[in-house]
Amino acid sequence: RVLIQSCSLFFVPNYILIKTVNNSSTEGAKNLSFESSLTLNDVVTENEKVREGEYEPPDCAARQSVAILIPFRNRERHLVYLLHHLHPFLQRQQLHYAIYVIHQAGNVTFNRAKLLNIGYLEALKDYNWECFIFHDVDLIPENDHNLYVCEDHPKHLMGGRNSTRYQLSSPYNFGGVTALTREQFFQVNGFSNSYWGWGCEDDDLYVRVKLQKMKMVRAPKDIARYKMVFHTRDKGNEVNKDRIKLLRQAPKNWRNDGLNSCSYQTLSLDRLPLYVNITADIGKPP
Ligand code: UDH
Repeated sequence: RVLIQSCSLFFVPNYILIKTVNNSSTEGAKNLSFESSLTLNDVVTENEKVREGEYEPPDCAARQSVAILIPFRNRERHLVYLLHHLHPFLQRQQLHYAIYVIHQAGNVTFNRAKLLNIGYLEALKDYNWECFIFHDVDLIPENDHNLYVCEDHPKHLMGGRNSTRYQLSSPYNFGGVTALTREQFFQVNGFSNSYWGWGCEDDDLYVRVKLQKMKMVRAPKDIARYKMVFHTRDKGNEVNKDRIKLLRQAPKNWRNDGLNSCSYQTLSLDRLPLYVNITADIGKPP
């Protein structure tokens, strides 16, 4: 029988503030650049070992299997930059992973949270992923030691970004990039489907996490750093005026509003070289 060796990646689990360790295959802090001449085809050429968005370390057993879910509409350039940085980053971390882009069809108001629920439900049809990373398209991790693995508690991976001088708006911030195990996300009934437009859907997820008596863990501030690709507010993702009202109702609504009530229609599912693209009709605000 062939014994497959575990990958050398290891980490210290279950801390409120997670410690990370040096690892010979990772490189620490990086200076990131965004070249406007970079094309999606260039990134395909750079990543020959990625098949239909999926990769597995060839010579060792991966530490975790991770689905990366990206909510998406009209951000093609950001996606090129993210794929260019994220594929090698995840490979250096010796993960079995796949990237899913969940594309909202049409022009009605954007709903980030519902797209992420759809990503979770659809990705599980492919494979029983252990860990799900909910990932904005414009955030690029700066440090290899920010491990894209799940912990015993939900993990906020984005401890700060350059656009806000690496400061979070609140210690309870749970936005941008977040990791929950398959079970943790199921236990909180996923995201609410009711947040149309910008704001508070990530705070709602945090309320769900707290209601389940889970804690939030975060990597140290000097590691959980991201560079944001600059952008202005998108058309169709205006600030949601009902967001605070919805957030107040989260403790009452979470059981009936989430994965168990996520209705949508998959318009297409394309297994592209670097990611699985799911285009969905997600309905419209009430
Ligand atoms: N997203 C899209 N398309 C959209 C809207 C959002 O793909 O039209 C996705 C994308 O993955 C993005 C995420 O949803 O990273 C979150 O949306 P966002 O980047 O607009 O949210 P953020 O809070 O920025 O990062 C808010 C607007 C910033 C305006 C700054 C003006 N000073």
